[in-house]
Amino acid sequence: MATDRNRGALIIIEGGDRTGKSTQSKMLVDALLADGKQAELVKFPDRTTPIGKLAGSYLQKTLDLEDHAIHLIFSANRWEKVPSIIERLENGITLVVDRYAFSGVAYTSAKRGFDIEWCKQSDTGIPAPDLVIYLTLPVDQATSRDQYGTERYESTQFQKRAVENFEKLMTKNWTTLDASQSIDAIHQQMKDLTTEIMQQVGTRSIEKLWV
Ligand code: 2DT
Ligand code: MG
Repeated sequence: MATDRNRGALIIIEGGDRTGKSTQSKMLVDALLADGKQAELVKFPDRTTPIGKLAGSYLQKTLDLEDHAIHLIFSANRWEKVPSIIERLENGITLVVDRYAFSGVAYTSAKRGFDIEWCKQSDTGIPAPDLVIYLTLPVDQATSRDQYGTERYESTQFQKRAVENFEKLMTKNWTTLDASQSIDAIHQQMKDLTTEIMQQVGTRSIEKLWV
């Protein structure tokens, strides 16, 4: 990586189901592009790869997998993207990532018998985010936004446990936004936060998560 060239920022969007992550992630990338910035959207799980297809089938309940095994599949789905994530960041492209290892840990550790430390192991060392934007909404409100579908984990009880786990993973580079605000108000705050971080990352090296 040329030392005089600014890298892109790694921005993660996290939160429980129905908090607006996907809507906001897309809006953010579009706004950055409209400003002439280099930006791309990344989504986990990426259900298009061979590994991601296993995760997709598991979520759609056409495939049953042992709980540790599916956790490792979600992690592997991130690891397979690490080279292209690093390459794009080094080439000055900011990545807006809709779910990341925090979802991996928060959802698996909502299952009985899983502790957070075990869940973090398999994602330890993937690129660390420059910023995590965490969208919060009381689970009951999220549920009433739209009926839950039939995918795995789409139940109020499970979501409540996952949300509690997200809160255990928060560090100082997380910013919490109230997802009950209007779409435009949230978008504006996300845009401001992202623009600021993009200016700050400069030539700083990409850190490793949980190392
Ligand atoms: P979407 O509805 O956003 O596609 O999410 N999940 C996700 C995990 O259990 N582990 C992971 O590592 C990731 C990224 C959260 C699909 C569901 O998959 C869960 C919701
Ligand atoms: Mg979903």
